[in-house]
Amino acid sequence: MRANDGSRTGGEVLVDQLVAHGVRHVFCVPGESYLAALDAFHDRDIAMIACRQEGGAAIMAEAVGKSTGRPGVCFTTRGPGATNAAHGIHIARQDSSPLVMFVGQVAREAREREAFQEIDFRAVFGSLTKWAPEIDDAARIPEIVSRAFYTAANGRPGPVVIALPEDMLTDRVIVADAPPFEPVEIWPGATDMMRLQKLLWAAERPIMLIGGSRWSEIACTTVMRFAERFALPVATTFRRGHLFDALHPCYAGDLGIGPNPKLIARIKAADLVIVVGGRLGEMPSQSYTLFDIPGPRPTFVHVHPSAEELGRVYRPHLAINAAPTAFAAALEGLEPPSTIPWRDGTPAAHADYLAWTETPKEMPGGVNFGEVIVWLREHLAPDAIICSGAGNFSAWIHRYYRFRRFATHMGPTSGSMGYGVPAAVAMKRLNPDRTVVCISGDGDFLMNGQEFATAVQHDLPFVVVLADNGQYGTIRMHQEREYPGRVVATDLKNPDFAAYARAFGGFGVTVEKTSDFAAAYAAAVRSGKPAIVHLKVDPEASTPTMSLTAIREKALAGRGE
Ligand SMILES: Cc1ncc(C[n+]2csc(CCOP(=O)(O)OP(=O)(O)O)c2C)c(N)n1
Ligand SMILES: [Mg+2]
Repeated sequence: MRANDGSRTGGEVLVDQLVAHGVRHVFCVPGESYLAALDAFHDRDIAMIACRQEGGAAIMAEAVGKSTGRPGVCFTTRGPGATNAAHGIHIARQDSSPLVMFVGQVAREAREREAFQEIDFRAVFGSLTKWAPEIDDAARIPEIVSRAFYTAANGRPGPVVIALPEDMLTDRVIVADAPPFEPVEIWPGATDMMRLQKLLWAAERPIMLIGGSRWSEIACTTVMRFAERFALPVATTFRRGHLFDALHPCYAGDLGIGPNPKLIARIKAADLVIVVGGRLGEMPSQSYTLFDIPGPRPTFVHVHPSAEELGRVYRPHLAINAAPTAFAAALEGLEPPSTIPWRDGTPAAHADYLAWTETPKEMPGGVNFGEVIVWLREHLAPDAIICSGAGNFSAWIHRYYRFRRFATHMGPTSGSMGYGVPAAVAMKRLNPDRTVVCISGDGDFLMNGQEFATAVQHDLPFVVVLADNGQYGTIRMHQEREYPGRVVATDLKNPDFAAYARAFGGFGVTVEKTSDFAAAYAAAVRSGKPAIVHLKVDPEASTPTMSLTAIREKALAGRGE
């Protein structure tokens, strides 16, 4: 119950700051270390989702940050809770997603005694976050929470972890709320854009590669308009396919793992490469082989919201410190040359993309996972949201699904397994009227499969399409390549996933033939419950192009065995 003398507990001040900054959803696993903050949620209009593991809670917050551009928020308890959550914190770091995590901390007078579950937050989270403060004085909560929101969202977004000593949360203070946080835009200079215009006018084979965070629906459509006016081919980088309509005539494809060789050739032949938003990290750069480091051969333009990323790996000919949102708007001021030398190449780039992604290869086993993905691509609405984690199963998504709209793919560029289910919980919570589908592997699903219970509890009906090949298939593929025939720790004995769904109070169905998928998916949707469509996939179907046996035989042949 709130006091009427104008004073508030630290917990109340904290929750009021979240309200002030526009937070609508919070994800947590409760702890006795922050009871006063939990209590303050009782009287405030913020939806609280209690999760089953802090890794799930942090991923849900990360997914909110990834899809909205505003910090997602989660709460955990001290040592074991916070370290469980490190999974999601690392994703927010690598994926450049704004996130603020609050952690209940031991009381101030007990610090440094290794009190119950005490850890040194600054030391543990220092290298994973943009900032890891501890709030000692309840009167400073508005200041520090305000800074946390700006820090998480400014420049290159990322995570902030704030420790809250439990006795601080019960202190009473009289303090004003901070004004609402607003993300800070980063505009390119007029000179930058003029120089870009000149580079475009001098180019013969330019290409744009888009990725990273700090995009929006408007920015994506603005870049598409620019691409049209300039007939410019545009590719998206690893797990950022949703930034450009795959059916747009300028779309050249997905630059991730196992990309179209024709796209790679096109990028290698380009004389002007414009990288917008992303870092061009290890996956899209094809393990740093695509461009020379530090001096790329083609004229290299890098547009990034963080000054620190510019020149960090690639020395750009033109570095533009701007957020994709602002840069996209500034592109409206550029004029294409009167004749565009590369005009005829762009439809060819798009045709190459369509051909590469059209028809999945025949694969061993009753369920052809590629055909399942094609079925989803042809039947889901363009605004349906796909959530996925990491594993070879995701290669079929990247290859055959065609993302049409911003934030319709929630996937970890950090390659972290266990992302799909919690991300789907968050996306269904944010978008109750949209279709949300989680696509998981068997290993991937069980890393955070416990959040299926969260979906049931909060009545969030999404469908998990679970590709069960009875193995950590990606690692098995690497084993067969590097140590053919020597299988260690990659076989999985799995539960009956359809029964798992039912045991949790959801809907479950098992599919053993591709032709049964459509009916199973329809039944899952009809159930109105969180659902698992459990696909029995042959372990031989290792990648969209190669069987496990073919990978092993190739490796053995390479060794002359
Ligand atoms: C959190 C985490 N742990 C381990 C890995 C290493 N890893 C990458 S893929 C993979 C196996 C994925 O298995 P599954 O989800 O069954 O997908 P499959 O490759 O079989 O399709 C593993 C263990 C990882 N990327 N993330
Ligand atoms: Mg598997």
